[in-house]
Amino acid sequence: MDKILVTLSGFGLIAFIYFFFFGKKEEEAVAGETPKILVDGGYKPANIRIKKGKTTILKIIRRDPNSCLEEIVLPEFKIRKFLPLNEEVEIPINPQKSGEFGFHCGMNMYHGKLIVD
Ligand SMILES: [Cu+2]
Repeated sequence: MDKILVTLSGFGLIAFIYFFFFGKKEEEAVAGETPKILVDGGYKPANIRIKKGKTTILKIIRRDPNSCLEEIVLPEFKIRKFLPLNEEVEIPINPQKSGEFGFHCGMNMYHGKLIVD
């Protein structure tokens, strides 16, 4: 009986982990005018859908002490910003054209993108 329970909870855990890491990847954040981005082992969410011709304020908070993530770079918008740990940083952007614009950490190792339409 115990073995069955352990096995079942093991499967449950696997399903949960699978959903948590892979189920979310497809997801796009439709986050309104002030989308929040958590920086913790990457960017969460990594895909942010925003509006063309409107100012969107990205609210970015870094919880990851890894210095790799201490800077965020949005090449298309000529933005490079230092992200202090546990402090919300606001980055206003006003995209004038639609498309997908990537952003990444200072060393170009972690990636996300803004989807403008
Ligand atoms: Cu990096």
